[in-house]
Amino acid sequence: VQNLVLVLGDQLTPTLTSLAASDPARDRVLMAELHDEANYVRHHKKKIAFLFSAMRHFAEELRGAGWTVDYVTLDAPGHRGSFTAQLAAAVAEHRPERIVVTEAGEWRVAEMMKGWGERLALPVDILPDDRFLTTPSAFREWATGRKQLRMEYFYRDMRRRTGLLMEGDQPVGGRWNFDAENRKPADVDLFMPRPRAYAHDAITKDVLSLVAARFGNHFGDLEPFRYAVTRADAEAAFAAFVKEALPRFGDFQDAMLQGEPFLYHSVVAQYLNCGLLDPLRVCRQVEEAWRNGTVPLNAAEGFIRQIIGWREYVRGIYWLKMPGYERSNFFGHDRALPDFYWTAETDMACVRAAVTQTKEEAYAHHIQRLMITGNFALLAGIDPHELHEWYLMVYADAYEWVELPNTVGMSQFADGGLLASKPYAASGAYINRMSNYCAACRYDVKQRTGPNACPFNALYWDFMARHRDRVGRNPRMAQMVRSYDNFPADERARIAESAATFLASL
Ligand code: FAD
Ligand code: DLZ
Ligand code: SF4
Repeated sequence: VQNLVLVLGDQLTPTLTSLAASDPARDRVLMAELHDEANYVRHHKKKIAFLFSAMRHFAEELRGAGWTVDYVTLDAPGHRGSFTAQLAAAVAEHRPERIVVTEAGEWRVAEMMKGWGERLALPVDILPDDRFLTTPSAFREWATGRKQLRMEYFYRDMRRRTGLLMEGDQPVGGRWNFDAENRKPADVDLFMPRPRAYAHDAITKDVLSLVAARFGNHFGDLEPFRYAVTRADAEAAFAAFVKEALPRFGDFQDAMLQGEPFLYHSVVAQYLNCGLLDPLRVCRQVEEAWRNGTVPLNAAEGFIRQIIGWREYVRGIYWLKMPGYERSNFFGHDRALPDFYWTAETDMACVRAAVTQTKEEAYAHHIQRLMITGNFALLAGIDPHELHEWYLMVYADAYEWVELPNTVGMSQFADGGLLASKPYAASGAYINRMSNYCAACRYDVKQRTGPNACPFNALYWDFMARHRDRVGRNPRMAQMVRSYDNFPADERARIAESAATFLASL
């Protein structure tokens, strides 16, 4: 054996650089289900099952293409538990000339890789990951010398570079961004499309029993398990989204409805992030649907922006700021994560809905993550690091490179405004406008203070008061601080008291 090719759990892509640099007739692939990776945070059961089944299917795909694959299951006798120990065992057995690997998605694993050469006394080729549209060093260059980093400008460069939705050097439709049209509340609709559900084959059945036996005490429901676990099924799931939900994706992107966990979202981040779907390819499909007239421009543009804009931008920020970014805490928040993030036992109907579906599906859509669980944590002053670990555990699509900037930067403003221009803090009025949660809530969204008032309200104004020096420089926030100052003194006292009483009850 010349190359021992280690393929990580989020590298399930046949054109991966490590595979392209190797030869199926001569080299060997190693893949492993690892105790350490499943436990460094205690991932949701459904997330582990999804990834293990997708990994096993990918190993089959590689074997079909002529590769020799050593696949170590979590319960295999040769199981060693960590990347480093598993590699050491494989090196001892096969005596390769070198280790070939595509660079890791996250800092923790990238650091591990740096130690392998010395530890295993072998050359280690770490190849770039070309499944992204930009590299960490190109992003660093883009960021250098800018007074402010803003996604919108990065995104325009990406549009020009990919040519997506462009006419020459101009954006189609004359505007870069159609978000102003994308803020409609949704209505209950009997014909709401649902993500396709995939039946369990023998591999998935094995994985489900393994996860039930070994990770029974992790958060979340294992079944029903409906995810696609092969490339073909993930592609079919995406094609169904383009046909059924994408036309309304734009309009209702920010909407939330009780009992509708998916609305018009794609539910494909878990496929993109482990390599079953290719980001540029899905964007080209969306562009084609727009050119064919089956999808409006605000939907196509909105979707493409999430992928070539936000997804690449947050990855750039991650590598720009790691290590250390995970300890960001601009507001100095240190409250423990309330129990209801695990149990969903709270009278706040919006939080209960978001946590319940997170437990059931390992999924919540963006506005639920940002404006319900994220917003609540921000207003309540939850420790951003503890919150980061929660988001990393509970979502099937969560990998640190994408989760951390979204949590610490976008949702908690814990980086002081590096990633986002303003804190995403909102009172109950926003949630009431964008959802139907409040109608069935024990709290009254119209009341600001008192035992029946929506907790988001007093917490929101109390947040403005507590952090006036930190948020006051932002013009929109300064306006809210002024509104607070204009409340009569006794109202300000009631706000402080309501917020304190609620926080004490957590
Ligand atoms: P859709 O709404 O259908 O969007 C399409 C695709 O765009 C997504 O699949 C995703 O690949 C991409 N996308 C959209 N928004 C973002 C964004 N802000 N950052 C990066 N990519 C984006 N996304 C993850 O992939 N993994 C995470 O761990 C993750 N953690 C998050 C934590 C917080 C606190 C917040 C506010 C957002 C987080 N996001 C994360 C971003 C976003 O919420 C999810 O990508 C999205 O909800 C996934 O569902 P979907 O596939 O139905 O997305
Ligand atoms: C998230 C995850 C889990 C749960 N399990 C494994 C695993 O058993 N084997 C593996 O190779 N990767 C796993 N991963 C992904 C890694 O934790 C990590 O996120 C990636 O390697 C990115 O660096
Ligand atoms: Fe959430 Fe407040 Fe509405 Fe209840 S009233 S659902 S707590 S926003």
